[in-house]
Amino acid sequence: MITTVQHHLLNQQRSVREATGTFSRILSGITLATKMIEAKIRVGGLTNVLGAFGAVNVQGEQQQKLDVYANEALLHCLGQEDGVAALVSEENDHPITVNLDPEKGKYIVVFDPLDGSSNIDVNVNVGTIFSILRREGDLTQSILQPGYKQVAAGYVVYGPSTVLVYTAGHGVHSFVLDPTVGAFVLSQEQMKMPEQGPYYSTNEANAASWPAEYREYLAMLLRGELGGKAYSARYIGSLVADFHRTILKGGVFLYPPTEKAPKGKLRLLYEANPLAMIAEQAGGAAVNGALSPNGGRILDLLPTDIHQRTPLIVGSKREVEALVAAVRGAKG
Ligand code: P6P
Repeated sequence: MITTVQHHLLNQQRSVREATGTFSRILSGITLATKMIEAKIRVGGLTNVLGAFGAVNVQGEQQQKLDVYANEALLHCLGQEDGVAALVSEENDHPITVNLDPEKGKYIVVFDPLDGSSNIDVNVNVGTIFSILRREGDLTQSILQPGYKQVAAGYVVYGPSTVLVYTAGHGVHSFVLDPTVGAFVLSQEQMKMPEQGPYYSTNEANAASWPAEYREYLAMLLRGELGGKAYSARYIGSLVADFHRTILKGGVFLYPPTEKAPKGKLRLLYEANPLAMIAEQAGGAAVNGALSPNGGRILDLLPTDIHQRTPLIVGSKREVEALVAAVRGAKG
């Protein structure tokens, strides 16, 4: 039986407050945009060749960088939705208002249109990440809600196959884009992240500038003190791809504070929050490594700026809890 994302959401009508026509239409806007993006990515290299002679390609089209195209696709597909109050994109300095009628414009969609786009030139997986918030009164405050208020979150990873993963607060579900029907088709329901390992995923070139407790944490993992299988390193350098492997195989992805990015490199609103919601819904965890009672749970952070950055440690419970203990031990 073929179940699309929209059907799947509406089938959850009983348990998901948001499983309304409006919400399903927003999801349709996202899936349409990501299908447009996928089609462009598939010929990314070719477009460069065709467009090699200046900014106009042989079709006479203005050649666009793929992340500009991805952003335009999402703004176009979502900007027509009555149910959208505002759009927040990594590519736009400020939120874009769509429908300020509080009776209609009930949702805010926050997204990173094409994360890891520099990897396209070397044909490595890239992704789109999205987060959906409910408008609660003042628009600015609604945009800056903490991550636990998200009504849905998801990503699309453009790889050997194109996979959409989303949660509306009742489990994590994945869909594969079937090019023969042009639809995302349900492939797995209620995804669960393994309790532990066997991968750690980080850019170790930055290790010298991490706070010392992160180096000690990694050394502890490699000494096998957490038990379980010996760890292997896997780092694709594309957040969505590294996260997708982590949710499927287990382990931990970490982007600690570095000298170049003392507040972390990754963005809270449209990278850390959506992935943290998905991780927790799949039985994993996500923190920013701050010394606070809950170890800096990402979803509890109160945003102050739409583009603010955060350190991110996300993955299996065992590894994330061990990181929180390492930070506590160090800062006691
Ligand atoms: P670094 C890609 O540029 C990105 O935003 C994420 O997709 C990825 O996880 C991270 O940056 C990689 O950063 O510093 O290791 O190259």
